Amino acid sequence: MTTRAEQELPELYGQNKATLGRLLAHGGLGRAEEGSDGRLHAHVRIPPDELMWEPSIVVMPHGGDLEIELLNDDTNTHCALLPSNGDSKWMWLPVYSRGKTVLNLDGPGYYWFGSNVGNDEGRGLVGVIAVMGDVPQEARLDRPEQPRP
Ligand SMILES: [Cu+2]
Repeated sequence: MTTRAEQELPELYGQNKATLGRLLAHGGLGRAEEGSDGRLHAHVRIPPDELMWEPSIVVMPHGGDLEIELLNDDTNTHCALLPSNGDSKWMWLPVYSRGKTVLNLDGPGYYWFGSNVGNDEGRGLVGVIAVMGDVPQEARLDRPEQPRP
């Protein structure tokens, strides 16, 4: 069976020089959606008793600001350590709580997020924000054209 994540981000499934292979405890893939405010929006939930983010892969179609809302539907307290330019964002997620923050991720790549308390990450509460697109012209190295996948 081919999952949507496998179709859309096949590079997460095979080992290559950029990724370590299929690492994520799989909560599926979700796409951030563009709001009328020009920001991207995403919702990620911790379902009860599964110790994973759902979705565990959030795809941003391009770099920019992501307003992310996190919901903890589990019966344990978790937290969220999130990547953002300048500094990481961090919030507590007590039982049955929700929180919202804005991340700035302006470059393409994979960014990890997780709940860094009580070995949550080791037990599966790890996710990825995948920013699609290409590096802006001004940030490219002065070198010959490279092969593209
Ligand atoms: Cu929203």
